[in-house]
Amino acid sequence: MTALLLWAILSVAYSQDSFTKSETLRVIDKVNAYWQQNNPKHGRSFWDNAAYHTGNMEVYFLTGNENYLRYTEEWAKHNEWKGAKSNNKNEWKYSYGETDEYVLFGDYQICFQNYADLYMLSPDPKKIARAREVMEYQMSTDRNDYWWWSDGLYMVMPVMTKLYKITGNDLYLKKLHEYLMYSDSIMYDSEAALYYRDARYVYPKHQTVNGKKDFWARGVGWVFAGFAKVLKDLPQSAVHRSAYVKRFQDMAKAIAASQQPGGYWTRSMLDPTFAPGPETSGTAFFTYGFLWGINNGLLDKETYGPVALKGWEYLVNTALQENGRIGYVQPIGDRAIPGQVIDANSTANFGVGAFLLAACEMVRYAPESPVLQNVYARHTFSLNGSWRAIVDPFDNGFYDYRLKENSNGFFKNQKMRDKSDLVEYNFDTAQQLMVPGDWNTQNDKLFFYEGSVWYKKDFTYNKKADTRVYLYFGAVNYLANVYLNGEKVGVHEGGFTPFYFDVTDKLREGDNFVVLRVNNERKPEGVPTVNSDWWNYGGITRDVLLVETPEVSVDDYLVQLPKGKYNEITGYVKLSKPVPGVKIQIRIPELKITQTLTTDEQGKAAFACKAKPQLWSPENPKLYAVEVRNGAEVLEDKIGFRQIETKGKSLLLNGKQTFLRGISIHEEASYRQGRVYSKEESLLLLNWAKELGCNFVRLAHYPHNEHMVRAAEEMGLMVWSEIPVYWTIHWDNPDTYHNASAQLNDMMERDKNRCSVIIWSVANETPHSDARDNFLARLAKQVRNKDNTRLLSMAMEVTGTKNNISQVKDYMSEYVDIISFNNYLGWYGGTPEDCKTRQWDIPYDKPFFISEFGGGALQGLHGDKTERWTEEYQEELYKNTLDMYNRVDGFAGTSPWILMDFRSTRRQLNGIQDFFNRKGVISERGIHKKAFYVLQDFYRSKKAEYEQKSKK
Ligand code: GCB
Repeated sequence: MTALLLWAILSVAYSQDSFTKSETLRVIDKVNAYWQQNNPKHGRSFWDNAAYHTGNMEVYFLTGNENYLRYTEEWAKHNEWKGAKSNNKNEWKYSYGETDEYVLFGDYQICFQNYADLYMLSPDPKKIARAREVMEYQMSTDRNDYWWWSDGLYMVMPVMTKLYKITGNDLYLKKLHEYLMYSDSIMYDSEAALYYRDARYVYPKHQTVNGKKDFWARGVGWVFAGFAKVLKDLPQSAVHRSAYVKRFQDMAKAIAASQQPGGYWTRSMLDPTFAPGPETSGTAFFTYGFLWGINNGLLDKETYGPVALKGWEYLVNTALQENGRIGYVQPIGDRAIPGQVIDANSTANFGVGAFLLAACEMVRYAPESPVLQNVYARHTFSLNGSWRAIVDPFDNGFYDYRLKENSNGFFKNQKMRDKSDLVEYNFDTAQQLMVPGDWNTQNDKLFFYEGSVWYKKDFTYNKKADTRVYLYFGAVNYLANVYLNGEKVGVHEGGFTPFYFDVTDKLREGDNFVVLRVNNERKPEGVPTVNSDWWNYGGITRDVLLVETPEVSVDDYLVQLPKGKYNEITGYVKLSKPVPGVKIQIRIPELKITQTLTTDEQGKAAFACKAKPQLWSPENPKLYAVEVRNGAEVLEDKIGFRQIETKGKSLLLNGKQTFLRGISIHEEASYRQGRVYSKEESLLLLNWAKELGCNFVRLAHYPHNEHMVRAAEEMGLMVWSEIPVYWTIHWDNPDTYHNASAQLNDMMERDKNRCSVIIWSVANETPHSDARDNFLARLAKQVRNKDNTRLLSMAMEVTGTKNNISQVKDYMSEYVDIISFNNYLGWYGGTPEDCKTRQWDIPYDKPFFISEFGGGALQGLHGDKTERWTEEYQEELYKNTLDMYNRVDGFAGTSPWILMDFRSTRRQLNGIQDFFNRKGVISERGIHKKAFYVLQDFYRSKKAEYEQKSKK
């Protein structure tokens, strides 16, 4: 057990940082976007292009990114779903050749793999008509010597298994075997368990200059990867399956033995000096094969995990170039050539395809990022309080005078060593800023500041044995470079989600200092982007904690009602390391539940038990004390149980039809302004929501702090939680996508045990385009894959108005559970009067929700109801808007914009706005405007109406 435990710990430490799923996904997009952007024109259906597309299709299967699918589809159409094009069967050939009569040559058949994949995604016989014609003709001949070179095994074996899967025609498997037996007879060396490129290279007839067997890495790679693909599709019951598994495993052993210390394979595998140095295509195919084998239980993880990881390390650190190009790919050829130069610029389509295949399996292999569920229940030390701060508009502390990252930057926290020493900064005499807190509201000079600020905090720490220590940030806006004791710890992008780093090994006994460079410059490719309607508060805006956990700790857990059930509680626990056999206890004393679980190989354990908890609802926000125990480690939480679902146009909470009496809220403090970070200030806002009669809050436009979400839960407020995918995001930029996806992930991870959260929202008011639809569809799928117990939505917009009928027709409606949209009729267009006659066309059998409406009013400004900025105008707008929607079938709730006036740099009108968005129903000083009472009345009557309904 101890040895096993140690191995598990070591293997994770090795793989955790650079090889996480999310990091690998990022790499995939970088590489693939680079390739597709640089190759907008589609080429012929010959093997080299097709091999790229086999990688691209795998990326599509993994990511669901429709742009990638389209790229292969267009290429297939461009080639008319054909390989070589001759229609005269008498002239069809299978020796080497690139013209149209080489129909039977495998290099012109690999494209059928792609066509078959596309067919399976959306079956249309024309996609595989030619593939079947060619392959079925070939199988009707009495020849079996079609695969005379090793590459051919990758090119065509998987075509046979795919077409078998589609047609159910056994002949495909029979012929596959026959052809393979022929290949074996001419180029398989059973002693070495490797394939020669073709009959010309068999030993001893052919040798390396050093007299060794010459196995060409890419050639062997084609075969190894080809077997992985065949085994993927081959039914368990297939006659020759076990023989192929054996061949795959024998090859794995032989291949692993010739890996170079740098993780790559040389072109001539067994004679590294023959053509020395790294080569990417062979290495990528091998890495793909190893990872696929491990992921599918055909190769032993303990033996081959380290081989695969070393291969992957080479691929990301050496083959992958800064701009996304894949280098060190040997050009088209058929053997190792001494003296042939391959370098960082040597790239090729098939090499990129191989890289992508490996990367996709790496995503499947890589560990999940750690979670640190329920940080406040852990053993923590607060680093909140006063920090030293240096304002650094030129990023002088980060870059040197050549604008290169300075290895001796401010994070070193240097002091003058003697009186002649030159150090041009000094944290000890710098100004102080409170943490948590934005800088804008702490110092007038920083009110509009956007740039870098360096933060430093000294603290003492006593190291403890068998303890991991994490440095945790509730949120830092926007970019944080974190350093501990003068050493880099990590970087985080995104202003509203928690992040943390394992700093166990960087902490010193006694005195320590932590330094952050916090930069809140808006960036076009950021999330949010440069344009928004709120204040870009910079700084360490949420709690900073040192979190101590046991060496192996419970990093994550979930306790909930499974979808649709009321008499069962399910969930899981997960350890911070993949350690099997650990006993974890889950207790819910009030329900008399004690579950003892044992972790599996991945350090996870799931549970399900009978229970009939009282349900959480706004009327009865019942929470149960839940305890997760791992030896001496005890995590206490309070968890509620409820069901949320939709049925036709109704929204049901715990099976009862419900109306969401909501209000939108920015995370902005009343009275003092600035970001909210404490429970007290969260309560102030939420109490106003309660006073309005709300049962629901929309926490706009980014994940709010954890206190806010927990307080809402205790108070019986359902929550809409959202990521800042707002307005004109860079839909085509893969980094932007990954940033959004990471924020979505982190929001969901943090709050997955909060029953108050009933809606995950992935966007707000985004402009229509194919790229946007693709981006948002991917986020939607991410939500679905992770959580089936909550609803998915996004704040959409009206798509058109004709003859006084407004329509909401958005492709995204297909993905959401509840059609939500913002609409400012009476403010940004028309007058409040127009609401009286406006009709609505929302053509979906789903409930609809008005995620925003409203208008600005300066509290205390009175006048006629047609006069802008008066409370009366806003009051009238509220009355008419509420009446209007109340007439429409399927109206399931609203969260008007907004609870309180909030700071916004866009809002400049002197004397009225003064940098406040005035759409609050309460002023920033807490005074209620007239509209507040209109909404309050409306909610009173809605509450009564729904109580009445539930009695019926
Ligand atoms: C919107 C946005 C919100 C703005 C609001 C406004 O539709 O979603 O962030 O603050 O309009 O006041 O214009």
